[in-house]
Amino acid sequence: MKLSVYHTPELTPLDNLPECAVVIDVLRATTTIATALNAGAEAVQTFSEIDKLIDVSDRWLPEKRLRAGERGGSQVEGFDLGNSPLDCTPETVADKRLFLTTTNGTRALQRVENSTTVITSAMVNRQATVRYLLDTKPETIGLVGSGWQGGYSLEDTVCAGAIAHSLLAANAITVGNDEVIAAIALYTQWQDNLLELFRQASHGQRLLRLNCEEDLKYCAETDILDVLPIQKEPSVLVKFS
Ligand code: 3SL
Repeated sequence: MKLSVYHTPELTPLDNLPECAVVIDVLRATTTIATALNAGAEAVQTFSEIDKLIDVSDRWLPEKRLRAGERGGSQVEGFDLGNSPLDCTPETVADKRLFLTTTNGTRALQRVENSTTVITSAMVNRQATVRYLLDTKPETIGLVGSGWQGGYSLEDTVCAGAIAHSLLAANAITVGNDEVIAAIALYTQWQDNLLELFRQASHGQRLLRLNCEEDLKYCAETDILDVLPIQKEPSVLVKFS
C-alpha cells in the first residue's frame, strides 16, 4: 500500500485519485458522521449547498430525516441540528437519514467521490480506519484533510499522522509523499495532548469562541467508536459492515 497525505481537497490530484480516499475533518464533520452512524442513523448524505439539501430531503418522510449543518460553525437557520457530534444520540438519530451540509468536510468528500472506495475518519474512529485499511489493502491510499477554506489545518493533519503512524508500525505502507512524515511527526509530538493542540488550532479557537468546548473535548478522544463510514453512492455514507 502506498500512502499519501493531502492537506486540503484542492491538493488532492483529480487526475490520479487514490484507490481508497480517507476523508478527514476532525473538527467536526467526520467526527459527527462517525458518531451519527454509530448511534444508528440509517445514512448520512452530504451536501455543499443548502438549497440542494432542502430539495433532496424534501422527498423524504419528515419522520425519517434530519436536516443538519453549519455555516461559520453555527447551525443553519431552520435546520434540526447543527454540526455537533454531541447532538447525535441514538434517541435523536436512530433509523433516520442525516442530511448534512458543512463548510469544508462536504467539499472534501465531493473532491474524491470518484475514488473506488471512499471512507471517512476522525480521531474517534481512527483504529477502525486502520483495521479496515490493513484488511482490505488498497494499492494506493490518500488521507485527505478538509482544511479550512482551502488552507491547512492542524487537527486533520494530526489525525492523518495517527493513521499513518499505525500503518507504518505494522510495516504495511510505503510512503507516497513528504507530508506523511510531517503528519507522523506532528502526531508523535502531540499524541498525549491532542486537546491542547486543538485549542491552539485556528478552527479550534473559532469553535471555542462559539462555546463548543465540549465538542473539542469529544473530537480529541481517540479510538472510542468502532464504526467505519463508507460511501455507498456519491454523497451517501453508511456504516461499513
Ligand atoms: O467545515 C466543516 O466541514 C465543519 O466541520 C466546520 S464546523 O466545525 O462545524 O464549524
